[in-house]
Amino acid sequence: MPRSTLAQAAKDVARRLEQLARVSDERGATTRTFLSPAMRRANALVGGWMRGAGLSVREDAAGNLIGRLPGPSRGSKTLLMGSHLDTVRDAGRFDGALGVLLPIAALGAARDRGLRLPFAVEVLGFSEEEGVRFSSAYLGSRAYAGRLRKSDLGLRDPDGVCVAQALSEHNGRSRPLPKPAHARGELLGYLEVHIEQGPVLESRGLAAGVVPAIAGQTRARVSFTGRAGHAGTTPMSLRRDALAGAAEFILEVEAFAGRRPPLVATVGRVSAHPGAANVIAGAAELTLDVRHPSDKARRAAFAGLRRAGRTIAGRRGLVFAATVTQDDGAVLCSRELTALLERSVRARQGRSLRIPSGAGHDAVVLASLAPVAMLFVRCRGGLSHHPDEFVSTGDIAVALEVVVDFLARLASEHPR
Ligand code: HGY
Ligand code: MN
Ligand code: MN
Repeated sequence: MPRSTLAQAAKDVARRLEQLARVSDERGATTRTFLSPAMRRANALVGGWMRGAGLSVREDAAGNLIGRLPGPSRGSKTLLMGSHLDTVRDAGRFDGALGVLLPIAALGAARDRGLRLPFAVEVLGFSEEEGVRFSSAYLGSRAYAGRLRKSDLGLRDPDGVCVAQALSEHNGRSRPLPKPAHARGELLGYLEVHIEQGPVLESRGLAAGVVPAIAGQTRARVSFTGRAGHAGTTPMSLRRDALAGAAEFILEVEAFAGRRPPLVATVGRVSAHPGAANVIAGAAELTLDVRHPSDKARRAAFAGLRRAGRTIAGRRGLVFAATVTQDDGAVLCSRELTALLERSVRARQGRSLRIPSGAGHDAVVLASLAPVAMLFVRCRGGLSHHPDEFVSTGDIAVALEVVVDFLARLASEHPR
């Protein structure tokens, strides 16, 4: 496939990523959260691009966008490729979206190269991977994999709306928990193309690498409850200041993880009640995100942080509570599918690199349904979850060529 054609296809992907980044719930920033108005508009835009590539398009009850290229017969197996279309707040334009738009372009490039695939393909745009609205990641891919749990339906967003309510508003009526979109035997595998969100590829001068494993993560809602009071008349010795307790806990989270590399622990959001300048905070609520390559170490770390929270609360006359909203174990990617993908990476760039992912991805959930493989693409400075996130068009072209080569290898190995 002439590199010039791929270069043009890569430019088209880059242009579409810029256009998609402007579909947002927030003026002047890229923010798309679960089942939001911007997510509806994003699905309409990307669904149009899927149709333009010859895919039939549907949206499931959880707002996942599914573009399907049928196989040569009804019994054809299916290869899944995709990532998420939701974003963090004030996001970059590549996290998630690259892994949805690139496979659409790769299918077009494969067709132009005369490649007839002996299997069906579904390109997936998951509706909720980041866990911004309900503090629990992967609600979209969990629904697609039939792994949405009753407990997920009860999770509430900051406005008190629960997942079940959000889903029935989205669908116009309440629906039973979604079943798996596919039986395990129907699937060849799941390939996710994603920016590395780290500095390794850039430091080694490589455009692409593969992922052997994805770290597990625990997310929780943490609260400190004290007593609100007058900021001007309450002596410091008589206060039960929930926000001061939360602040001490946030610093302890940082110090605790700093003493235990490669553990990472983050408080990303904090809110105080009643939240007035002249009132001592009676309550504070925080999010806690804990990750480690080893599940045992991650769970031990979470237990240690919960003990630290209780100690701080006890000393300050506060009440501490921590509710786990997500607990996902580390996932190994498929050795066979990753080895096949690695041959395509080597064919394009001479060598490959295996980079364990500290970030979570929908592949964590899809691994329950099919063998998974991930292609990492270099991003400038390793920066992500930031509007300055950047992938060069040249690296998009490399990733495109790798995916087209991967499709060709999978096709040639596929029993006719
Ligand atoms: O938070 C993560 O690891 C991913 O970006 N959702
Ligand atoms: Mn992502
Ligand atoms: Mn992300």
